Amino acid sequence: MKPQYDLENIGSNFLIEGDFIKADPYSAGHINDTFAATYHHSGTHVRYIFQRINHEVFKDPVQLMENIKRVTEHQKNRLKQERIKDISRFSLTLLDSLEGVPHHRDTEGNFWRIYSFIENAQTFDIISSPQQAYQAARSFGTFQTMLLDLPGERLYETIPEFHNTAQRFQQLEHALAEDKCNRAKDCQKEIRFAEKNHKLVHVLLDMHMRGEISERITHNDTKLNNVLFDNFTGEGICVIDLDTVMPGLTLYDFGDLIRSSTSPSAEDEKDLSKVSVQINIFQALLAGYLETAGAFLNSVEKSNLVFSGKLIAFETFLRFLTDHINGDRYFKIHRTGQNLDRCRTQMKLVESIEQQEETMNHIVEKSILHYDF
Ligand code: ADP
Ligand code: GN1
Ligand code: MG
Repeated sequence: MKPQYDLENIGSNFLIEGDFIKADPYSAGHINDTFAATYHHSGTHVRYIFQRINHEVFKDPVQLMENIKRVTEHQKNRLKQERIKDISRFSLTLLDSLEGVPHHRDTEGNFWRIYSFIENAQTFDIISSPQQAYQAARSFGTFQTMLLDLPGERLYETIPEFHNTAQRFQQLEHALAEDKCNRAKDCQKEIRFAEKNHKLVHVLLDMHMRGEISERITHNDTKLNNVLFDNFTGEGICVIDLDTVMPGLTLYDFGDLIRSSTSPSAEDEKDLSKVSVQINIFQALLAGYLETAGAFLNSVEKSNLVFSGKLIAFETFLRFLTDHINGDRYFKIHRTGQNLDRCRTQMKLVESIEQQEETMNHIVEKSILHYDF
């Protein structure tokens, strides 16, 4: 992360009260740059999250911020209607700039936003219990439910065709045809795996085209570490990282939850024997999701919940492999080969789901009968 940003100056362009004390890098994600800034105000320290939006990835940060503003305001209205106390712990709160918009463009052309810091809460990169999976799934299911009636125009597509797996496959083919870094020779097993599973890429796209599943507002990046958990109760309180909230298929969100939280291993784990879908965690995830989103899912969506995990693990595999072949230009890396390691864990997840698909589908069928939607 570049240290040269003048974060005090960035902050001075927003409606923040108090005196700037410090700002430190605070990031786990692969795309944006995040900092925690501390201000002194009325005798106490108050923290904020500063984020530089990666405008190479998100081509129109102003539209993106309009989406986030609409989504968080709608969430807050719904929370108020439900008489939830302490609304600011359950939805992100954007600060306005001096110009009255939720972003600021610095002299170098970088786009910045600031959120109030939600204290006494944390994110997790690796799942630690079924209960945590249950909470994460409840958070995303509730998030989707709240957005079912978002008024106004269709949200902007902040990254067009984001979960178009067929297009992701073509991007891999393109990268391989160029093979700019001469890395394809070391990825033959992975390339064969991609080819063997090509049949997966059209399944949901075709269902959507046939009108069997519909577009809704989805988060599109439902990684475990995009939920804040309350430090004391362990409850999943706030869905964060809203850059990709846009029209999408519900199944992509559940699929990414399976991908990112059913194996108790790091996304770049080198020891693949540690990477596999844990059935008890999947069961908890499913329970949390069905309890909160089950009422609006149609039967095709319900019967493809397990498939969605396989598809998103495969899609993420394609994306990491493509980026490795392209020379690591999209996902941040902290060591050489990291994207290849990430790609291999995703491959292992696809295999792990395939091996347990029957059991997992059986669990879904039984759970659906259990709930009275
Ligand atoms: P990235 O795109 O880097 O994943 P996120 O929006 O997920 O960015 O934020 C990075 C980290 O910052 C999160 O994992 C979380 O720990 C922390 N974070 C983000 N927003 C807040 C907030 N409003 N309050 C407290 N912590 C936050
Ligand atoms: C990126 O920004 P972050 O780290 O939450 C990526 C997701 C991937 C994920 C894989 C905008 O998410 O799509 O699934 O990495 N975000 C974007 O870990 O591409
Ligand atoms: Mg994140």
